[in-house]
Order: sequence, then C-alpha cells, then structure tokens
Amino acid sequence: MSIKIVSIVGSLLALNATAQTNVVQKLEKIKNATPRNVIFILTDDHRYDFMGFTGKVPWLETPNMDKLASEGAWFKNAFVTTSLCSPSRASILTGMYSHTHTIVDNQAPDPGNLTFFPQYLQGAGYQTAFFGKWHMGNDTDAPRPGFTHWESFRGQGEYYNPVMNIDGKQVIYKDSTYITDLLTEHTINWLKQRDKTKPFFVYLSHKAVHAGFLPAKRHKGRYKDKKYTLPVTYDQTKTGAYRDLKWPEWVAQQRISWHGVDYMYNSNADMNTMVQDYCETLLGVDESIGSVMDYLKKEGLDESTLVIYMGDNGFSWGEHGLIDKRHFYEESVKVPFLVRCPEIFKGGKVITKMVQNVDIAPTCLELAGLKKPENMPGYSIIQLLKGDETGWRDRIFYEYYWEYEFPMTPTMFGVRTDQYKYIRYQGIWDRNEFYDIQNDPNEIHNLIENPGLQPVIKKHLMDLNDWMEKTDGLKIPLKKNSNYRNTDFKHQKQY
Ligand SMILES: [Ca+2]
Repeated sequence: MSIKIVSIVGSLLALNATAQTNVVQKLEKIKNATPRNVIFILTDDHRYDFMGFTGKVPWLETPNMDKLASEGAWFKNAFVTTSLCSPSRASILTGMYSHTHTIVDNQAPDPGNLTFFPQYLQGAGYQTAFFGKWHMGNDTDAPRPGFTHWESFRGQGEYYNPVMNIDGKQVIYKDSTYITDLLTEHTINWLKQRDKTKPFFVYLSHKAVHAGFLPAKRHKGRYKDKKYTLPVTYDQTKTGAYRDLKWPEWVAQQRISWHGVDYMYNSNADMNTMVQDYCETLLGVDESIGSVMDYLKKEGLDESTLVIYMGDNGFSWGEHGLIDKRHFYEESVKVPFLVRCPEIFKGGKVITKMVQNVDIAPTCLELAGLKKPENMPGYSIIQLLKGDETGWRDRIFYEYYWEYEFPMTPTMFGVRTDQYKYIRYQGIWDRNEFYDIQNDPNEIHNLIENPGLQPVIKKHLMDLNDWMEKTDGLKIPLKKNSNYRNTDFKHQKQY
C-alpha cells in the first residue's frame, strides 16, 4: 500500500480543551510480575457472531480471526455495559460504568476528570500508542492523556482520505487512502521504531465496521451475490404477532425509523446489500489482524505478546425488526472477543464465563504488574485464561440512556445471568421484558407477565436496584444539547 501525504498543515493544534488536571494515582505493584507487551485491537459495531469460525454467515471469511480463536481463546459471552460507541469506549479506557464516567452518549464530552488506564501503564514504564477512533465528543482530535504516540481523527472519521491528528499535527491523506490500512501500517511502523528496551501497549482502534460501510477497494464486490438469512424475529412487528409474544410497543414503532428494518437510516436501503457491504468492510479489519500478527511473528514476539481483539458494541441485523445497537438484546450487547498469548495459555480455548468491556483495564493493568484501582469494578480475565473461574461474576448489568438524537430507543437498565435476562424501561409507558435465554436464545417469548415467574423477576429487579445503588448509579447524568434530531423523520427541524 502506498500512502501519499499531499499536504501537511503543520500548526500544532491547541491542546485538548478538556485537558486533564487530575493527578494519576500510583498503583500498587504485583510482586514478581514482569511487564508484558499488549496489543488491543478494537473494532466498531462488529457483532459477536459475524466471524467465519462461528458459522453464522456461511460465506463470510475471516481467516485471521479464526486463527486468533484457534491459537488463543474465544470468549463466547463477552458484553458491553452500554451498547454505544462513546460510552463503551470510555468504559474500556477507564474501567468504569457509563453512569460513573458520565460519557453516557455519543455527544457527551470527556468530563476532564477521568484517568485512562494507559496513563497507569506509562507510569509503569510502558511506551503506549493510540491509532484510530477515539470518539468521545466530536469537537477535537487532539492527543489525550496516556499515549506516548497519538494518531486519531474527529468523531466518526472517514473511510477514505482521512484527516488525521498525528501527535498534534494535522495530516490530510488523499489518493483513496483507506483508513483501516492506514491505521494498520502506522501501527506496524511505530512498533518497528519503538524503544526496544521498554514494554509496549498498542491501542489499535478501527473505524470499521461502522455504518455507512465502505470496504477497501480490493474487497468491493467480494460478496455481491451472497444472501443473508433473515433472523427468526424479523417479521413479528410487521405481522402483529409481537403483541401475543408481549414485545414492547417501542420495538414495533422503531421498525419504521432510522433504526428499524423498514426505514433503515431513513432510507429504502436493501438489507442484503448492507450486510454484504458490512462483511466486505470487515475483510479489511481481518487483514489488519493478520498484518499485526505477522509482524509479531517475524520479530519473535508472537509467543509473549498478549493480543486482544474486541468490538465496542454489537449490531442487530433485523432481529426484532431492528438494526444497529443501543438496546439490550443479545446481538446488540454481545461483542467479538478473542485473546491470544501462548506464553500464558494453550490455544483453542472456548470460554463461556461472562466478561465485559470494564474488564479490559484491570486485565491490562495485571499484565503490566499493577493492581487495579478501587474505582474499577471489572476483573482481569487472566485467571479465566489460566482456567481459574473462582469468584467470577455470575451476572452482568446493563444501562442505556435515551439520546435526543435517536429518540426511538428508551432509557433501559437490565441484568443478565446464564439463564435469564431482565430489561426494565424508564420514562416510557411500555412493558418490561424477561427472557429465558437458555431455552429461548432468540428472545422471542417475553415472560414478564408469567405469574409463576414473578418472584424470580422481582429478584432480578432487586439485584438491578442494588447494583445501581452500590455503584452510585441512581443519579442519572444529563447532558446539555441544542440540536435538531436529524434521525427523527416525523419531527424534522424542530427544537
Ligand atoms: Ca460502535
């Protein structure tokens, strides 16, 4: 790949307007620990089961993800705590829930008082580098705390001809430079030039595979004749069957909206074509993993470096008549999660215990020989990789806060165990949901009215209440906004 930099606008951008003033706490060290190199690869809106080896989409090829799974571990039950870009990214970087870090939606800026875990790594002598999508607020691409080297862009960025901020300098790429390839090449170049006397941490944060999907030119058309099999919950809000199944009304109403199958992104787009584009865009990410792994192997670092591949949230492709994310159904909240490190564990592992985005920070801290700070509720996954399930969580909690820009999806809270899922809505006159996901994995039969289950449902509600109370979640953080809601075709250009 040749990248031509046609113009460098040299002036140093103003330092981040939300520059952090907090002092980074010194973390306690783990005795006799040797700091390990870590590469964290994050993708955007890649759902958990769209990988070749799962068999979900028979024609989808992801050889490098498949290899990562067969040589490492596949966490089948990996979740985000909020299924949305900015809140999830903030949870990964801070190890905190959305209601604690307060970046509750895609407009919310960094409040300026957060510590991102790479700051702790820097304190432990690491070289750290960030490449790609940050997306906390849309106003700046300036370097954020915690990174020795910084390459990012504003908000969602662009698939082609991106404008990057590289260590404070604006660089404009032309000649059809493709963002996935650019980020990968720069990651490898940085690894080549790093100070080899120090451990490294790389955060490679892809823009792909976010909508509007644009694959690399070499992948365009690869799947043009392929058909996507619609999910079993595609039709019920059209036929009216959802009423007997006790689905909430908001789900039926969302069918004809920005996030529904009958008016996707307020257009008459064809789902099959969109799935093809999504899968073709994913091929670039898969190749990116391959390039990074090839570099590690060539350098003799592939046995010792811990590599994580993860998604920032899931994605619905027609389930419950919905597209995109935000809600607490499985395909929205589950993410791909692959880990490889032959020095720690033997490959081919499938781990079923539930892990979450808030586990990334404690995991990376442990790999750096540091004990996690008290404000991180997650756990290091290293014990699971070593086969120790002692004391691991048996439930996960979920929160999503209604966004003015996307009024179709209500505020919701939830709890999920291996057997049940309870979803409770706030600020809307509608029914809650309770599914037996062990016997009804497609979440078809809402059992919320089942008389015999009321004690079980109440127990889930009490667990949820306790979680919110204990984690200081009863004060919902509101954010100022003064936008039209562009996604609401019913109420256009209205404040
Ligand atoms: Ca996302």
